[in-house]
Amino acid sequence: MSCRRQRNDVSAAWVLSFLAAFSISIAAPSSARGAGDGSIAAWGCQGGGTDFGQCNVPAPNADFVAVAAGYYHSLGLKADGSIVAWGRDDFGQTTNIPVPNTDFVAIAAGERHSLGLKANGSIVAWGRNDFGQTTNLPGPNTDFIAVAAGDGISLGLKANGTIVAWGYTGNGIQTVPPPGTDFIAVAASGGHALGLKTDSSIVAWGLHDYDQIWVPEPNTGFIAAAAGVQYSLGLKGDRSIVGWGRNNYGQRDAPPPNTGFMGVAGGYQHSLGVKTNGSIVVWGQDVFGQTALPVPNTGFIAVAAGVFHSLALEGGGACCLTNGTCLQLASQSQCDAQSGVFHGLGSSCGGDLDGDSIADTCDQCPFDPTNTITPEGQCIPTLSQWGLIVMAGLVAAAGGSILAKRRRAAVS
Ligand SMILES: [Ca+2]
Ligand SMILES: [Ca+2]
Repeated sequence: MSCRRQRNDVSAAWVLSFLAAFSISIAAPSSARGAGDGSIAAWGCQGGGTDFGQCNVPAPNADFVAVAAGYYHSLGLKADGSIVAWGRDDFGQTTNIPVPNTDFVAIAAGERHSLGLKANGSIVAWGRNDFGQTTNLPGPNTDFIAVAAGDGISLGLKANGTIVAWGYTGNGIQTVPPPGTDFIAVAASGGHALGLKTDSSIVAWGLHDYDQIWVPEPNTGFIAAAAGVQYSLGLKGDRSIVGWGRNNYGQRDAPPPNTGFMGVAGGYQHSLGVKTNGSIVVWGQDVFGQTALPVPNTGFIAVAAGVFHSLALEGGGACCLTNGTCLQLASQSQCDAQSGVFHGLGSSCGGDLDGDSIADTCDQCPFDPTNTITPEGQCIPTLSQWGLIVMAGLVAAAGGSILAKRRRAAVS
């Protein structure tokens, strides 16, 4: 069937996250936004009888590090690795988060189901299961580094660059075009999916009733991909956004100046972009306040779009204090007030690879617990020497946690 339910989601993180609201018309989050506190702004939930509480971010609205929007539900990932969900719950997509609700590093929301990626590389799914989208993950459930979800479909990206799909089988949505390798990110919405490759091209497959899988030339230079329902968005390295597919509300055309973007999300018929200066841009359909802008429109690092609602994460960045402490989700002003070094919006404290209790972001020698500096100003051991140490098994006991931290750093 070529026209099955086509709404939905935007999976969380289709901003390659190496980078990493509201106005008078929108429902206010349940607690006030603060500068750089990891709060989520939500808007566009009025009208049409569609308010399922998807804009009512549960308190405390703080410490979030990622957002995802389903059809009418919302997910937020907290810095402590737990998931918070709110909004429509007719299939348990918000309440049935499997326990233990810990160690998550990424999230994705489909039409009425949800996915969470654990630090150990396994995927957990809950919510609607009419096509096996929550239960039919082909084994082994290991080595995943990213997740995406559309309408009845779930996808996982493996560390080896391949993509696994399960759930709905129509429209070729599970048929990743060959050779199906070298992917570094995945996105899905409605009935189609996108994969970003290491060569910076985008591969798309699935439903193509509006040409949403035909990536315009030149298909190169992309650093992120996002899927809307029946359309697609790609973020280029020059920070501009390219759109293709359905455009009945202008949802695929980022307004001028089409520059400075670091993240993008596609909903049903509206789109969101976040700029490197932390501001949000919205375009497309505006019948339920979708295109309202947050006030103040600053400090944001990530966006997500449901059918009609919008989510934006106010993130801050990593701040290294003079005592070596790393503050996650700090604002520039908070960091300045404590004479810290701010690493920019969307930056993370990261893990602690060498176990010296100094976060990698703040660690002058992130591979050396003794933090020894040579007269030439180099750390001992160097990165390559550290690799040899690891291979020699000297840190074998710590290897598992190191890998987990690396995975978290790569995904978060
Ligand atoms: Ca360290
Ligand atoms: Ca160190």
